[in-house]
Amino acid sequence: MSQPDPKLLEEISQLRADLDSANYRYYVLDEPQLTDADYDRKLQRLKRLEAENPSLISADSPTQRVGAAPAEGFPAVAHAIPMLSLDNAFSREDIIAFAERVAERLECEPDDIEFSCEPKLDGAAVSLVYEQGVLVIGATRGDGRTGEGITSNLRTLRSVPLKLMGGSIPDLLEVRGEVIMRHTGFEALNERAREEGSKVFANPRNAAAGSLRQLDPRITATRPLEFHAYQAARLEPDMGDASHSALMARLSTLGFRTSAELTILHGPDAVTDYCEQLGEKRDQLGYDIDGVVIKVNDLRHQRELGFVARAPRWAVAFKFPAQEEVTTLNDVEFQVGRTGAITPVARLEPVTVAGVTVSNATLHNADEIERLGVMMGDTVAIRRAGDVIPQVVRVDTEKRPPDARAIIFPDSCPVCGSEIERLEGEAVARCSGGLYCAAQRKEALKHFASRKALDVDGLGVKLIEQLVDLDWVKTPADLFYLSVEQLQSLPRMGEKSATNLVNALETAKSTTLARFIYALGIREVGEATAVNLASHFGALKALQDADQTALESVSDVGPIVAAHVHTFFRQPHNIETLQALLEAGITWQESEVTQGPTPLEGQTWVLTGTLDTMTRDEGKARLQALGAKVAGSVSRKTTCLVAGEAAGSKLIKAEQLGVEVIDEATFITRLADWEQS
Ligand code: 9MJ
Repeated sequence: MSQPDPKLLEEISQLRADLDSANYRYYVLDEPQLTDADYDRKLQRLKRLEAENPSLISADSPTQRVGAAPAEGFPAVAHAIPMLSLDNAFSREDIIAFAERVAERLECEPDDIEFSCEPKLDGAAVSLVYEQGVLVIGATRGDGRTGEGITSNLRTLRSVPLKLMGGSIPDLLEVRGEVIMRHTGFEALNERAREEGSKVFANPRNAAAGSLRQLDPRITATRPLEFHAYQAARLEPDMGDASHSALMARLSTLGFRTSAELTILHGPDAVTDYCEQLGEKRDQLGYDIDGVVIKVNDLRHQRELGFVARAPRWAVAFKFPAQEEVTTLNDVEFQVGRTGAITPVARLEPVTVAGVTVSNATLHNADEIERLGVMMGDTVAIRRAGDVIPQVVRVDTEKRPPDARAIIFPDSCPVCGSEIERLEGEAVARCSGGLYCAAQRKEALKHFASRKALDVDGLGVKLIEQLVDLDWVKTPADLFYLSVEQLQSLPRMGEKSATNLVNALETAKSTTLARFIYALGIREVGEATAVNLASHFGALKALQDADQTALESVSDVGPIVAAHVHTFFRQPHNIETLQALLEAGITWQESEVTQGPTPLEGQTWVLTGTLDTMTRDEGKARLQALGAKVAGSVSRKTTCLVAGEAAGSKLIKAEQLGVEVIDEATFITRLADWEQS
């Protein structure tokens, strides 16, 4: 057999290294390095070279994540070291008692003990075994002693290294951690499942566990799963790490994602404060946690403490309140959204879910009502997590009262009486009334005046409803013809407020093309897409005239969004509204640039804290339009940090690393300069 060409070997090896590094940067560090297009180009090139030279394919090649054929079942995997559960703590007293138990055994004071605290991820626990740096087995926890071998499925997660990174590779490593699904990924997965009539998951934990137990790894590969490491169960040879936190730092250098929230604290008081603070942050993390894991940090102390029955003596799980509670569904109302979508909303007997009173929950659509098999009067489980709207996730039919009533989906709009249409293959039913429907008009106006759109100060929800109910405002353009006298005649509206509103409307007339596009409320065109459309086309006319292909060439615009945009600009009533808005005096600075220069090419920016004049999404889209990468965390590679109001740990890190930090005012000035250059 002829020897492979050294140049070919070199190219393959370089492509693999580049792709591994890009994966690590993207899925572990949240700091994208390659653009999606560059990544795909390299992956395609590697796939081609491997297809032409099959003998050069290796199991740890980045092309081999989704290689395996569907399985018949999962083999049993005996855990060399049992995967134990943790004891729970529910109160400050429980934490103090844990620290005292530890102190007694270690013969020291509770306040002298170093604890490592980290969020308790609520996903599916798994174990990964690496031999000579290569992933050989991935398994579920199972009953703690024996799990299911799901190696082919775990290989599809891009945060699971197929081979370890760095120069110092252990002979054997068994890493344990949690596979989680973030709220955004979970919502999108369920949304798609509702549309397709496939399985809807009750929560991200079930979605993660269910996705890992697919017989076909190609299905797992489509699920937005992430692996977070939290323990090294076996490490040979011992690499001299003295603490849990040092081990976590080592796992990070070997290519794993570890908790960015891990904090070392001394004594139970500091630990309790951490639990409280994390509890307050819980809703903003973007993924489910059900508590805090508190570990004795010193590994010698851990060994000394050992285990009791099924749990280590050196750790405890402080549990937060549950995110699911049970209550009664009293009634169902049908709400009409901006695009006419009819959403059934459950009116509930108020219940506190993870510290917040919930009295409404979404039932999504008619299919979901059918899937849940829910009736008015039923006892239902409600889930509330993060910023996601509370949902009805289950019905306890055994508790159904004899007078429970069926939920009948209306066939005419509850607001305007127009027919409700449901297109073939769509889960959503819509009112066909368009802007004739007062509900849709109100929602369109609320959107138009909202902060990310034209940002009309003083034009609140209640006022918009009055203006529509009085028939004073039919289209957004009508807003600009309201007079102080007219507004003053409204209840609770004095001359000053009326004047302020008219002035605010006048101010709002000078805007940006991106805000104007967003304000139009085109389906699927959010703020970031609007920014991309604006910077791509530069002028409204160019956007209006763009055909489907031209629209699809805009970053982040796919066929569906392109079709919505294209259709929007061809509807006679939209053309009229646009005309009327321009006649009312709305202006912005148009630029002729299409795909302008990218002065920030090669730079990495981070945005933190609250910005006053724009959202972080808008700032991010504008930076990206100028060629910058926008990362989620600060590192040595960060070019500049934009620090808004109440910037926290990222600001501290940037200062420590000597990364340039600018405030919002400077940011705006620089953006404007670059955008005009
Ligand atoms: C979770 N679920 O986040 C542990 N865990 O450590 C963390 N679980 C654990 N650590 C030893 N962060 C046993 C379990």
